[in-house]
Amino acid sequence: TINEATFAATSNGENISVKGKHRLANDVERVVQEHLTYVREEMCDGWDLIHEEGEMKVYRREVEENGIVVDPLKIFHAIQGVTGHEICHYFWEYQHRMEWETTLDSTKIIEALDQDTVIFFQMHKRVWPTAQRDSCFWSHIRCISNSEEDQPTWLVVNYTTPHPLAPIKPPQVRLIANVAMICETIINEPPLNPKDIKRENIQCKLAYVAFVNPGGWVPSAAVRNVAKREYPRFLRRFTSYVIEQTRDKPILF
Ligand code: 14H
Repeated sequence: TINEATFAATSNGENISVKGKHRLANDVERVVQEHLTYVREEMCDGWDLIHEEGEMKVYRREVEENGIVVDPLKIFHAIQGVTGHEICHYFWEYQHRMEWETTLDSTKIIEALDQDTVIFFQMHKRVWPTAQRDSCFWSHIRCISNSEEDQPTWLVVNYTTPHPLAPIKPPQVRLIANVAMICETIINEPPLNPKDIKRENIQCKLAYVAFVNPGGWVPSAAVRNVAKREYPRFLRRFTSYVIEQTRDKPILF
């Protein structure tokens, strides 16, 4: 990762680069670490399996805050023929988004904090019997290598943040979200020469975690029904899109 470097002058006039940190770098770090811990936690008390489809399993925990549904959600999936890097790339890259997103009216980048972190402003489709929702969040992509032998873990985190270019304009309501896509690549029967790895030898193990607060009251049953229908739909459509896009391309490890 190349961060924007800031330059400091030494006594003999040379410039040295100091690893630059953007204003939200500490937040990004904290939230990334929280997700890495949280994703490893056992799924036990309170988690209901609400949808199962092939390798996809959707779990939800029913939670309300001041009468507002904020159900945490975890989806596990395994996708044949793609890598974690490819899944995260297509999830993070703004150019591909409107090709697989069906829940948005628009998306735009309002600031780039560094090469791997941008701030999005999105207008969501009105799915409720209530006000339209928008969102403003930083989106960060990262590769974490665990060891020399293992394939790295890739992840994307989307986390709500305020921004002067995105004031909340009533009656518009802002969604509050903390979402992560965390992926591992498995290589089955690895050939001796890594160059011989084919798409049929690879698999991506994916975890998608979402904490979304609708930002205002919505009838509980309506939110839960929409979530139960829309999350599996999103993951089905998004993963098919990545398979389609990468099919004839070299594997991106
Ligand atoms: O994760 C998804 N999309 C990304 C990229 O567009 C943005 C998302 C997000 C959502 C909200 C705020 C900030 C960021 O991470 C795919 C989302 C699929 C959503 C399915 C809709 C389910 C509706 C659930 C109800 C939530 C309560 C309002």
